[in-house]
Amino acid sequence: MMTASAPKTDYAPFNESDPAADADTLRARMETDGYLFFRGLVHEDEVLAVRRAMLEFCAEAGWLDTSRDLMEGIVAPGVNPTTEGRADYNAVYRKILKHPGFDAFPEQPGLLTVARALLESEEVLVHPRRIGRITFPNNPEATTPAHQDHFYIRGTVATYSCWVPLGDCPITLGGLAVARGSHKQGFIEHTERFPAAVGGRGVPTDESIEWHSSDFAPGDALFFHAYTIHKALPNRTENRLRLSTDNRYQRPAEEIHPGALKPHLGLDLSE
Ligand SMILES: O=C(O)CCC(=O)C(=O)O
Repeated sequence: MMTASAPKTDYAPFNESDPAADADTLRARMETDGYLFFRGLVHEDEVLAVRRAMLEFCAEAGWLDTSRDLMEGIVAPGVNPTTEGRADYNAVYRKILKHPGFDAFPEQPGLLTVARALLESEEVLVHPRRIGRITFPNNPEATTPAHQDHFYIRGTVATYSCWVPLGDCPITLGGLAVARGSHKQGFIEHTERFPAAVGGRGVPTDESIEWHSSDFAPGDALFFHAYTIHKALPNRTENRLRLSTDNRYQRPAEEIHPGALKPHLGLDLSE
């Protein structure tokens, strides 16, 4: 007789860290896993305020279904996906990068506390190159491939990225997956090319990788090391935007690439 087996999933759930854990415990977990995942590290209201601001810019651009609640982020029928680098996307993204609430987001106390613990430093530099992402459904080829942030950030390897979805983000909406322990391999050449994808370059991957991911709720945050391999998951919803921000933290006295001091995508935010 055949027995029902559990459905195979590609992702083990994240190992969750306690925001109240001491710095040594957090660093030890980072050393083992290459990432730290926290539930509710940022107050939900702070996340939703930035979400609202971003969605208002999306609505102004005509991307959203105005018959639905703005906060659902539902794409209007007939609107084609767009992605970073395109003129229509960049016009919206520029407004987001100039928004004071978006700019201040990575300095939330909960995020800075973790960054200080990881860096063993009271003084922390948040890269001025803040990053936000608006990921359309029905556009899987644009999904960020597996990569290490050091490929893009350069500067000191003692840099930690923090990815926060701006709203709830079940795996079907396309969260982030990390390759547990992959930071221990050091830097890997980014030989894979993905012309339509965010970033455009990636590392080779195989079946041996232990991918971790979970559904995110508003306020959940994922920190990872500059060498940790990670990738976005495709937005497989019918019509929902995925909104997120990712920011980088390092010690102020260490090497920083000049690009990390400038706005993302080289956008001019001067007026
Ligand atoms: O959200 C994404 O699509 C990519 C984010 C990412 O890879 C990063 O934070 O480095």
